[in-house]
Amino acid sequence: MFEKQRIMKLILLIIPLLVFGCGPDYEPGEVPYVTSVKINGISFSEGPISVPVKPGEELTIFPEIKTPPSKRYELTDSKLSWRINGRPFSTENDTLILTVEDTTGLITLRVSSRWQITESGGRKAYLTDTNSLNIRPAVAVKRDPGQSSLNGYEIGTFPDVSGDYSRWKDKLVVINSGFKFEKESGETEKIDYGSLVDPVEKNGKIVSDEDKILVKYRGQTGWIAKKAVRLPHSIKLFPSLYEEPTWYYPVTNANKNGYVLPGITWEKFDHDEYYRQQLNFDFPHYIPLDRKIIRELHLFCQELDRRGYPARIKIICGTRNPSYNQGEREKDATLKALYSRHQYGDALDLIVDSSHSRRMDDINGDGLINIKDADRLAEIAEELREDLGLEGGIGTYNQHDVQGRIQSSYLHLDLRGLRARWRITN
Ligand SMILES: [Ca+2]
Repeated sequence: MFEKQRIMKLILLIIPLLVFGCGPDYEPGEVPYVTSVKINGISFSEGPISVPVKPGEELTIFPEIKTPPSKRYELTDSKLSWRINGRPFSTENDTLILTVEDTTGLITLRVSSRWQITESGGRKAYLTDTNSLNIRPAVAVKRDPGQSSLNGYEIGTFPDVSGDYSRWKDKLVVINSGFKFEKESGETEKIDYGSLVDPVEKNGKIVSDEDKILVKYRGQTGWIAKKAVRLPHSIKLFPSLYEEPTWYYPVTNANKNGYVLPGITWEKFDHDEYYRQQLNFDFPHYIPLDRKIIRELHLFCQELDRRGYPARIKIICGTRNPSYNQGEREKDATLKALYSRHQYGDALDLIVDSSHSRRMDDINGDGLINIKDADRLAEIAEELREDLGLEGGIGTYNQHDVQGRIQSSYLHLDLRGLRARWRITN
């Protein structure tokens, strides 16, 4: 390993990558070259990109090299050399490890690869290849647990999953607000999304019929549709998955148009268009963003491209803070799950929109645009997850359920750590 270089306190990297040509005596496809750069486990062949890193975390940069077989020469030695802002870095290893300690300015990384070859006639020669990387850091900010705001920006309060889990015991949580609570008196009333209800038991058995279950809610007994409730298993059994995030990445006027991934800006991870258009918040905003979901999105785009689909992703909702999520939920009961993963920075709602129509493309080629197009994307995401060993939620929707949002079928992805699948056709 070569020596760690402490350069900047780093969080985000924006890295346009340029690949230059090779030596004059060989065709470009005939000599080794750096195909991509792997940064903290994410492989990028083109830029610009960002890689979120917490302060003090190390950034590992590793060039990925393709060495095509050649009958004209034998590769006998190779060496990589790095320059940062024009200054050479001495390294004993191919991997560059940075801990960024300064947050200003743009860093230019330059990696040169030099290969010694022995040609078939015995002559020794050198081949070189160079990549330039521009890195624009931003800072992750720590938020103390329980604080509802960060640097004056309102985030809100996360659903409480700490402490006494016995309050979940034997309860059901209302997971859809489109249902009514039918009191035994015959009256019906709205029942809030996220409400906890107690199943009524007789002789040790829960009272239910084919579609409904008898529950107690706010001291009253009544019926609710079975499909409106479920055991809050995941929260009860895995509360750590629902702990509030500690680290937040700023979305500022300076970086909001900067790319996290090719074609996808920081602003796109910041709530949804409706939020940004309807609510006149000043920047900066602070969003949690899990590196795993960025990695998955990047690989998903690459997989779409590999399968011949246009990889023009439009994120219709990225992270969503609890203030917005739960506030909107109260205003419009059809919106947002109480434990929505969008609050934790590992969820995305997206469409493939190569025509910029704000609608999903006809992914399955049947001439229609509907949930089946989202289903096709879900299948691809499913296969990718199996390959990556990731677990979380995959959901498809026929349309957004709230006026003002992009109205299209869409795909939801999250990495909650537990398997969840759903398909909403309304
Ligand atoms: Ca279709």
